[in-house]
Amino acid sequence: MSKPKARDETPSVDLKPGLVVAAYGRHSLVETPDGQRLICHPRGKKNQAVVGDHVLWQATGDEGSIERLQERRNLFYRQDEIRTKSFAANLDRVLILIAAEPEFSESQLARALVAAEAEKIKPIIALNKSDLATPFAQAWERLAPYRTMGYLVLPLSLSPRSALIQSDGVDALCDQLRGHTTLVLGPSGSGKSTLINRLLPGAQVETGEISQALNSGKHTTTNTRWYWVPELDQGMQHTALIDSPGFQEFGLNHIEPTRLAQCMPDLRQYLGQCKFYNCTHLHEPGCAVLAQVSSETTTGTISARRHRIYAQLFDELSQQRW
Ligand SMILES: Nc1nc2c(ncn2[C@@H]2O[C@H](COP(=O)(O)OP(=O)(O)OP(=O)(O)O)[C@@H](O)[C@H]2O)c(=O)[nH]1
Ligand SMILES: [Mg+2]
Ligand SMILES: [Zn+2]
Repeated sequence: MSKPKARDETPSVDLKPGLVVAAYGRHSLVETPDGQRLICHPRGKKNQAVVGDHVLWQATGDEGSIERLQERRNLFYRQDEIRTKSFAANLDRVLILIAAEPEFSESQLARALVAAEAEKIKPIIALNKSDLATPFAQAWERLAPYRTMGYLVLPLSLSPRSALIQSDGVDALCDQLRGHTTLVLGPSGSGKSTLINRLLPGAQVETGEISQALNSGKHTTTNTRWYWVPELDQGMQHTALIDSPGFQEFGLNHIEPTRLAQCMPDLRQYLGQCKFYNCTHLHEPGCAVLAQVSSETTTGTISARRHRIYAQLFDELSQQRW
């Protein structure tokens, strides 16, 4: 005797594919394969779709309802004690955009890098505002360990004033973005929206600059949003940039403390060489990681600051589990 067919197995005739190009609390903006955009509401109460999600939706009048989320290749998110904040899904790259001003937090940079490594998404670091020579030089110096551990660190000047300068770094950055989907991430004021406007003048994303001119308070990005950049397309490969709101705190509660060192390339290269297989690389004798940490008297391949960030994170991620 054949089992009766479950209700949700009946083929749905009217489901259409779409891409989430903006996500709000209660609804999403979905783009159809022919480029139309419409507001879609989630089936359940909670809107679980994030920018970059592929969905199946059904028309309900002028709007739509999201019936299904397709499987994700990856999901980039941060999590603290209170909540999980998803940025975007199905990414090829995360561009961490920091600037000479405001001064960036190395701890937040390290956290964003760990989050990208944990999802196996290639991170690129760009340091913006190279026109501000003195703070730029200092910031560039602070990034030395990140270059040494193999990350691509690009100097950049995105302000319209430097558009005429040939060495603004935009071309080198474009080479990295071409044909990929990239989430642009970074603290408020680093120039994320300015980058979108620079590559896509028609986008006219509000930036800090506009608000100063209008004297109408700070124009900060409040929603993650997808932008196609056809100018950078490579053959059949489409280029997309995702603008996101600046963040202050990048929580990594979703990462096991014992996984942390694997997500930090400068530490990762020594894993498996410690005396104890379950070494935490904090105090153990015979630790291959500790042996490489620079001190006042010795120069190692791991900067003292990086190890301090590791220790702080390890502590933070261990505490909230008990
Ligand atoms: N001097 C200088 N200023 C820049 C440069 N790039 C961007 N800015 C300015 O930095 C300010 C902030 O830029 P935004 O693009 O709004 O920064 P954002 O990262 O989008 O900020 P949030 O949306 O708040 O996260 C604006 O006033 C820009 O004009 C640059 O290369 N040099
Ligand atoms: Mg912005
Ligand atoms: Zn160790």
